[in-house]
Amino acid sequence: MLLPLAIALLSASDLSQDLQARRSRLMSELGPQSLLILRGAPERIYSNDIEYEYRQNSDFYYLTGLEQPGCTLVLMPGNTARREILFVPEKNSAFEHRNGRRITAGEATTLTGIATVYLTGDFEPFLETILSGDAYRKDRRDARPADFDVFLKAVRAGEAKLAVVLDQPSRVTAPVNPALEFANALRDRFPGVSVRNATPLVHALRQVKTPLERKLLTESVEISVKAHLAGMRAAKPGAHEYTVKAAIEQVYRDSGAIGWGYPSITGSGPNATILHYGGSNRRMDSGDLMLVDAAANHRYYTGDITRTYPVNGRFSERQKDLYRLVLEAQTEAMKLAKPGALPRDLHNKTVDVIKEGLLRLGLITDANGDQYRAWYTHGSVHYLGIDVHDVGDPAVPLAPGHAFVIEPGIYIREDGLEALPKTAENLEMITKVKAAFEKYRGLGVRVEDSFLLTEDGLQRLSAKVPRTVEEIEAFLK
Ligand SMILES: [Mn+2]
Repeated sequence: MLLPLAIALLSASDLSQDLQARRSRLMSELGPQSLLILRGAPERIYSNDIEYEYRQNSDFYYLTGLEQPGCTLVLMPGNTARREILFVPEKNSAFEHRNGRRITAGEATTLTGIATVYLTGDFEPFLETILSGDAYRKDRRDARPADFDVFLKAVRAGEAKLAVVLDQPSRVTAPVNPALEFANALRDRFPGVSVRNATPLVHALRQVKTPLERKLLTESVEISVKAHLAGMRAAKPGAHEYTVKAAIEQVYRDSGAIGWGYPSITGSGPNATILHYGGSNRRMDSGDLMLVDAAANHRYYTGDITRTYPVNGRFSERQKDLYRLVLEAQTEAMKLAKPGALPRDLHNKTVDVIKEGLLRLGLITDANGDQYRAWYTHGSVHYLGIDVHDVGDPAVPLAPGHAFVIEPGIYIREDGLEALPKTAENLEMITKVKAAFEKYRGLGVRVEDSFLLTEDGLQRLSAKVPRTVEEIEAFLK
C-alpha cells in the first residue's frame, strides 16, 4: 500500500520572495547601524582528500537558500540601496571541470533575490573600505557612494555594530567560534565597530515557519511517512536491521529528497533501548520489537518520526503494556499542544502519565519523585525545521507556525537496575521492582510524531504511519 505523494514543484520566485521577506524581517530587527556578516559552512574532510557531502550552514541556508560552498552574505539595513550583498566564488573552468558548476552572479540573484552580487575576492577590499569609514564602489556602474551613509556615519561615531550569527551557543569554556573570532579581529582593527551576537534574532525568526516553510516541512514528512511504511514492510524475523535501514533510505532518494535528516536509527531487540543506536547488523528474531527513528532531509527540511513495532507482526502482552503506556503519554501531551502552552507543559504531561503507568506496572515504587528517570531518560519535545533539533526559545509559548515533536519513550535496558546509584532509596526500590524488571527487561519503546501548529489547530504531519497497537498489527498482517 503506497500512499500517493504529491509534491508540487516550487517556483524559484516563491522561494526568493520568501527569502527576501526573511532577510527584511531580520534587517528591521538589526537596525540601521548594523552590518551583518554570515559565511556559508566550510567543506569538511571525510578521508584523505575526499570531502563529506556538502551541507550548508542552517542559518545561512535560511537567509539565502544557497547550497553552494564558499559564499558570504552581508546585510546593511541602513543602506538606501545595496542593503543585501552576496559574495560568491569566481567562475573557474578547471575547478568546475573537476568539482561541478558554480553558480553565476545572475543565477545567484534569481535564486536568492539579492541584486548585488560580488565575487569572493571582493570581500576583503569591501570590508577594509567600509570599516575604515569609506563608501565601497566596485566599479563606476555601482550605485552611489551615498548608499552607505548611515552605516559610515555610525562607524565614524564609534556606534557601528558588527553582527554575527554563531553556530552553537558559546559556552565560556568552548573554543571561540570562528565567526566570533573573525568579528573580534575586525573590532580590534577598526575602532568604530563593536560586535553584536545576532543569533537570537535569526533563531527567533526560524522558530516561526513561513507558509512556504510549512509546505516544505509537510512534503518532507510525507516522504518520511512513505519511508517508514517501507521499513515496516521490510522488517521480518530472520532479516537484518540493515535491510530495514536500506528500505527506508531508498525511499528518500527515490522521492527526490537529499537524503536523511539525521542518521537512521534501526534497533531491534535490546538495541531498541539504545537511544541513538547507530549500528544495523543484528538479525531480527520473532518476538523482538523494532524501534525505527528516521526522517528525510527534503530541501533542507527535516521531520522526525519514531515507531516501535513487533518484528513478527503481533505485540506480546508485555510489549503491549509498555507500548500503550508510551502512546497514552503522547496522546495526553498532544491535547495540550495549543497556542500559549509551553513545550515543558507537554513534556511534564508525558512524565505524569508515564509515572502513573510505571507504578501500575511495578517498575517504580513511588510516582512522586524521580524514580521514573531510570526508564524514561530523555526530553520529549523539540522543534523541527532546517535542523532536526531546530533552533527556538523554549520559553516562548507555542504559536501558529511552530513545528515540533512529542516523543516519549520507555527503555528497560538490560543493566537498568545495576546502573542505578546505590542509594538507600534505590536499594529499596530495586528489591521491590525486581520481578517487574525481569518481566520487561530488554524492551525499548518510543513513539514520535512531527507536528505543525497552525491557525486552524494542531496538524500531525506523520499521521499516516500506523501508531496504535491495532493499526500496527493490521498493517503488518
Ligand atoms: Mn526527535
